[in-house]
Order: sequence, then structure tokens, then C-alpha cells
Amino acid sequence: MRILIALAAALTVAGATTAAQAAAPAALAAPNISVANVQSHLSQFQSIASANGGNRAHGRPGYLASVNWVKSKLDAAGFTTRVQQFTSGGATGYNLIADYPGGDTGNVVMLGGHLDSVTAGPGINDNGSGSASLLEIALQMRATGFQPTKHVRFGWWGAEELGLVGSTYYVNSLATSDRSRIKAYLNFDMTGSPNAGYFVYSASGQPSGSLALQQRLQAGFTSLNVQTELTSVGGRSDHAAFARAGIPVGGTFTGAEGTKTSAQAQKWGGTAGQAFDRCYHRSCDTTSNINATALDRNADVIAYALWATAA
Ligand code: DPN
Ligand code: ZN
Repeated sequence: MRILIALAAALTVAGATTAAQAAAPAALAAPNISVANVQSHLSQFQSIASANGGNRAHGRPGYLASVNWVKSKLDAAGFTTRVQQFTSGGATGYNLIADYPGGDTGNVVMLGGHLDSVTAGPGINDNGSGSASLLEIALQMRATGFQPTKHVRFGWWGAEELGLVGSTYYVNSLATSDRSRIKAYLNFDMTGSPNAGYFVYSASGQPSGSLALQQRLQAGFTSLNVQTELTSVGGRSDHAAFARAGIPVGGTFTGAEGTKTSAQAQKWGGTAGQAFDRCYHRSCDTTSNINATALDRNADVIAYALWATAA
């Protein structure tokens, strides 16, 4: 699905064609993100887990293998990547940071999600889903020749499952000046839950500027004719450190161990009285534990929000 931004319409003043309108493209289109490509990245994460004792957890070989694989794809697409090391629970952890060349480095839009799984399983929905979607969107920036005004940076966080360790380490490692250059952070953690809900992070209680991000994500779902609910994810994912630093935050989520109500099942389909993700933090969080429609819609909404925010 493709989401169009009606820029030309917004520039039309009383039927007059302004110089700006004449120079602008008819519409700024975020690319339609191929869910098949996202699923192929998920298969890669599954293979990495299978070859490394069944998981991609902090301190286990499947985690570093995940970092190295994502990094190789980004390097080949011309991103500037770096691996940031930290220590947690006596093991070395890694964040992967990838900068898209160009844009105003004083005005940075950042997107991220955690790349580690729990030790119980391969972590395909949690959080292969967000990780794979962000990777595909990064690759499509390059493939479509997107040249945003703002600078775009991605983060794949380590040791989220140990208490948001990697993202917290990253934010704390930034000089005050670098922190103030980050104007928005968008987080994607679990975007393909099998019994999916469509949740957008609530801006309530978050730094000012978060409401615009919330509304942009809501608008993306509206254009796909998908109803959403707001959710307060609080300190349950990697946006928390950014919010504490005063950076506007937003994100989407398709649900974890919570139970879908009958009102939600009527709105979204799926099964009432059942968890959004029955395999949450379990060995069955494999490539079978993914709702391809939810994965697809969220990937398209992420792209929509990125193209609109960084333009
Ligand atoms: N942080 C997720 C996990 O890794 O377990 C769960 C979660 C994600 C909860 C997003 C709420 C919102
Ligand atoms: Zn988790």
C-alpha cells in the first residue's frame, strides 16, 4: 500500500499556482514497503537464531551475528555505520548506529528498535519485526534516492530485554550538543503480532513535540483505513531514554501479552479473549508468529512518517 502526501493541494491558495507549487513535485510519496522483503529479513533473523542455539539474545552469539548481518546490508547501501559497545550483566553488548548521508545534521530525525531477543527464543515478532522493517525502510531511502532536508539516523539497540540497556547507554553517551540536535525519535518494537492490535504511542506525558509525531502516525493508519488506539508504553521500550532527555518520541505497537477485547476484535479482526502475541518471550516467537498484514501496514506507516518528518 502506498500513502501519498498531498503537498500540491496544501500549496494551492485560492486556485492560484504559486512559484513554490510549480517547483514542487505533484506529491511526495513515501515508497510502498514490500512486506515480502521485510519477511525475507525476518527469515534471516530466524536462520541466525537457528544457527546459534535458538536465540539472538544479549551476550549470545546470535546477537552479534544479527548486528553484523544488518550492518553489512546498510554498508552496502552506503550508510555510515558504527557499532557502539557497552557492558551489561558481565557480557559485551552492541548498538548498531547507521547514518544516512546528507541532510541538516543540526536537525536529526532518529528511528530505532531493539535487535536483541530474549534467551527463550528467536525473537521474530519481538523484535525482529521492528528491526526488519527499519532495515527495509533504510534500504528504500537509498533505492528511491530520497534526499530529505533533515539528517536521518537509525539505531538497532542491544540488551533491551535486560532493561533498555543499549538505548539508555546511547543517549547517555551523547554530548549535550549532539543530544539537542535530535529533534525526533520514533520507536518500533513488535509490529507484527499474530493477533494484532493497531496501537500508536500516546504523546500524553511525553516531551512537547511528541503530539505531532503521534498524529503523523495516526494519519498514516487513517490513510490505510485502519483504526488505531493510543497506548501508553511508558518505560517498556527504547523510546524511554530519549523521552527522559526531552526528545519528542512516538511509535507503533501491535500488542504483546495483553488480551484483545471483544470491541478490539470487532474493530481489527482476530480473536477476542486471546493475547495479541501468545508467543511473547517464548520459543514459539518464530517466523510463524507474524501477522503479515500488520507487518505490512506498520512498515508502510513507518515509511510515511519518516518521509513526512524528515522531508
Ligand atoms: N519492550 C517489549 C519487549 O521487548 O518485551 C514489549 C513492549 C513493546 C511492551 C512495546 C510495550 C510496548
Ligand atoms: Zn521483549
